[in-house]
Formats: sequence, structure tokens, C-alpha cells
Amino acid sequence: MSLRFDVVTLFPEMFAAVTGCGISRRALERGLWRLECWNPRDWAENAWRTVDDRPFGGGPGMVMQAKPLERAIDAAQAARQDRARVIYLSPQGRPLTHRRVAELAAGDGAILLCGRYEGVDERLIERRVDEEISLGDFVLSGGELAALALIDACVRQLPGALNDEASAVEDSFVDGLLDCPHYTRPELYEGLAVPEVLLSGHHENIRRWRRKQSLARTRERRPELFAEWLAQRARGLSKEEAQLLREIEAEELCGRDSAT
Ligand code: 9WO
Repeated sequence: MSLRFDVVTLFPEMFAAVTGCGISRRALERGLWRLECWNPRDWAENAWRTVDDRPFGGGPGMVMQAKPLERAIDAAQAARQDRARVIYLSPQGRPLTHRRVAELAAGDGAILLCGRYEGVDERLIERRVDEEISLGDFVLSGGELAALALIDACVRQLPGALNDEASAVEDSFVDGLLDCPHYTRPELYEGLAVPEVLLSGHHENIRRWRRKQSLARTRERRPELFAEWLAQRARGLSKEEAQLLREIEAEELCGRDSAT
């Protein structure tokens, strides 16, 4: 099989954001992936088609009931040829990484469970959720926007999704560092110039400058990511990497030419 996402959601209209726009739309039209939504309301228990109820123990708001969600997951699973994993998007999940995105993109996809209200009955999670993923330490109104971000991140990794094949490879995080700054015309904007090296046409100097910017930014803005990158190079930095880091540290002491 190829990449397929089945999304359990009360708001299937939201997924037009990936099926109807940009790179993900083009990739869909090229047959590189597919999407199916499953609305738990279609498996509601009562005449009002409600799928939430008040929390045991009291407190504000409502909780999504297990039964309609489980039936929607069953329907999604039955429609697939594989034993797809069920992923629940929530702030309680493990942080999403580029590594996990690349793994998912290389596989057959997953069933994405989107919660609403105050959350989902824990017994549904216990019974059917294989993995819980978070995009960060913040709360949304539901899991849909997180699922959309996950889908978009995976789809753009598919071979043939991008017009310029190199783009996905050279992006942030592929080698564990943040991206370098980018510039386009005009050369002077509101008194701000483009770094001279980028206008020089000297490809080797440009490559070296970009690498240095990536290193400096990662070290400054994401020290924990930088530490990980260093640890991963435990067998030693390349000559160039060591030299660039020396330059970055020296420039920082003099307080000039900051990359950030
Ligand atoms: C809402 C709420 C309201 C009053 C008191 C407590 C409350 N908790 C929540 C809540 O956490 N709602 C979640 C909404 C339930 C699961 C789906 N929702 C969700 C997913 N919000 N944010 C995410 C999410 C997912 C992935 N990465 C970051 C955030």
C-alpha cells in the first residue's frame, strides 16, 4: 500500500486545508497519498446524534464518548488492507520529531484520532490508541489542526511531492540543525542589504556561510537541539564544523556579526 490517512473527526471540512491547497493537494492529484474522514457522529447512540457527555467526577465541559469513536475507528480499520496504527493527537503525547514524520511518510500512514471538548474517554485510548503525539506544549480547541500539520509534514516528504526534489532534503532538521536565513530581491530593502557572500556567486563560500548560520542559530536558539547534534557527532566534528564553531564562539565574544 501507499500513504493513506484515515481521520476520525467531528469536523471533516477542516481537512480541505490539505486536500484543497498547495503541495499536499498536488500530491493527492498525483495519487501519491489519500485521505478518508470518519465522523463519529455517524455512529452516535441517540436520536440527537450527540457523541459527548458530562465528565464523571464533575467539572466543566464535556468528554467524547468511547462507543461512537470506537465504531468510527472500526470502520476506518475495515476500509484499510493493513493493521494501521491509531494515533491520538494531544498535548499529553510524545513530541513529534522529523524522524517520526519521515518514518510515517515511508510507511502506509495511520488512523488519526482527533479529540474535541475536554478530551476522550480514557478507556477508548486504552483500548484502541497505539501512539499519542503532541506538536508542543499548548492547547488547541481540538486535535484537527495538529492532525493537519502531521499530514502536511508527512506528505511533503513523499518522493515526487515537491517540484524541487532537493528542497525536502535540505530542509531544517534533516541533519538536526535549524535552517539558514533566506533572501530574495530586492538587494536593498528598507535600508537592509543582503549578505554580500550570497551575491558573490562563490558557491563554496555560500555553502560554508549557510552552514555557519545554521550552526550559530541552532546553538543560540535551541541549545538542547544543538547539544543533541553535538552528541550525535561524538566520533568527532569535521574539520570545517570545528572551524565554524570556533569562528562562531570568537565572534560572539566580540559581540559582532551575530547570526541571530
Ligand atoms: C480543554 C479543556 C477545557 C477546560 C478544562 C480542561 C481542558 N482540557 C482541554 C483539552 O486538553 N482539550 C483537548 C483538545 C482534548 C484533546 C484534543 N484537543 C487538543 C489537542 N488540544 N490540543 C491538542 C494538541 C494536539 C497536538 N499537539 C498540541 C496540541
